Amino acid sequence: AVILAVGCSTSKSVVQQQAVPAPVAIIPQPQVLTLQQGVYQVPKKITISYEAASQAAATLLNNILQSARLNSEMIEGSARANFKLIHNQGLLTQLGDEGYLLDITSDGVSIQAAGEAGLFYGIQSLSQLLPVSLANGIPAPENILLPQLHVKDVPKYSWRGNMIDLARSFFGVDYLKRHMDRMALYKLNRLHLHLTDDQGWRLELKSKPLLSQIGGQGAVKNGRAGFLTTEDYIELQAYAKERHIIIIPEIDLPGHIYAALVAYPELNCDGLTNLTPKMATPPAHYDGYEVGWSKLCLTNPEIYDFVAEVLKEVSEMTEGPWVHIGGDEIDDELYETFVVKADAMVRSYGKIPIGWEEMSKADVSKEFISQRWNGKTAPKYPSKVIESICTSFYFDHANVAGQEQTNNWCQKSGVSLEDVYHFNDQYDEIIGVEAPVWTELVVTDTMMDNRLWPRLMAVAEIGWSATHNDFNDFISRLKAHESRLEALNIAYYPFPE
Ligand code: TNX
Repeated sequence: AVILAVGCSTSKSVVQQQAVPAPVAIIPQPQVLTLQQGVYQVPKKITISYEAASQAAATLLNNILQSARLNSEMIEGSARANFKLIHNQGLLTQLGDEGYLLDITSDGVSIQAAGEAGLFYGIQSLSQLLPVSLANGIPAPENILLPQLHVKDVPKYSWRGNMIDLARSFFGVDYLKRHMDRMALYKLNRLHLHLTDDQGWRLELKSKPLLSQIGGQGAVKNGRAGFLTTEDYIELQAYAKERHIIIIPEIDLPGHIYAALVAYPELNCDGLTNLTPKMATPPAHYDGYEVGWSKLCLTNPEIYDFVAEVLKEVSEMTEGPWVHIGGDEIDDELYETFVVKADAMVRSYGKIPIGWEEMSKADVSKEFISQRWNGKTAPKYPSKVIESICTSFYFDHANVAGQEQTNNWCQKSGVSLEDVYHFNDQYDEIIGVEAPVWTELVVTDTMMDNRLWPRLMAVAEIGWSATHNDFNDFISRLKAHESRLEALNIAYYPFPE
């Protein structure tokens, strides 16, 4: 047989043959992975069995196989299928909602899980064992060999996320959808959208149309303006849900709010006149990089009507359980009073409040989740922390010292892949990890890809895998993914040697 490395040819005239299975290189590293003797040859005719509860997963797998022009079909309840998707409620205590078992034997492939998310993640692991051509709709090799193996997998943290700042520079529906496809492949499940800041307001609210109509027109220098319509936001959430991702909207309050003040000047203490020198006459958008200079007029009780209306509409249009209320970088005597009120409002609209760590200075509720970024404010409830400590998770910082168009205030040397990988938990019971990309200096899709990848794969690994510890092993698995990232058209930063 001709031996060709998996996925190396796009030419239809070359008949690709696999003589040995590709090495197993799953990211994130599964909890238990036992390789067995022998291989399984994927049959010419793949039959996928499913039950009602695993139909969505079966459809996904069928689509993956068919897009590589493999011959597959779904058969409900068949015992003789060679790919089995089994909804097994009995696994719930052991594996939770997101865990799964993946077995490849001489009889075929089986994935078992208690929940749809588990089946979904089992399929993502399986897809990483298949030739890369399957990630790109290129015909699969003639002969696909899989190693026989057993995987038992369960995530370390429930929160494995990424934040994209849409406010300084806008990233729209197309990029965000593509991004969620990529996140799902690596079992990332939270997408936090920083929707508002001094430079732009990126979410249409029917109750306050000027926020997006006026506030959506600005952006940082060279950045893109725009906003998500209410319908875009609903559509993104549906897309996220199919990929087991939850979107978390952030309305940054009570600072970082200039774009809203341009639309509704009465929310500032002296209209817009008091905002000089930032403010031009007539009112203009702000396209600079400074932070911490704008705020809602906290002595004016009317700002609470505004905040209530905004948080109510955002809560109503959000499917997930969380609403993020910002709270960073502001100095005001009434800050803590504001935080307590905003926290209560979010809960009264049926959502769990999240805020940047500064909010923990105030008397926040038991439900409140603190997002750690500079480590200066201890959380009130260490069991309710999302870790985004800037030394490991700030992806607006350089991949390597000196990279152009990057911030460096947190760490001069930047945030290397290894800095992400070697993150050390400060609190025993953090709920998870999240990497933010601030976009003062990240203004194109290519730049965004470069800041996210491959560092986000390290976030996926430390967020999912309780057993990860070997950076060199991670790098060797990462290299096996290079062609996969290329097939997905990701403009990633070059991998370390
Ligand atoms: C700090 S960290 C910010 C953002 C900036 C970022 C730039 C935090 C909660 N706020 O407003 O964009 O630094 O690195």
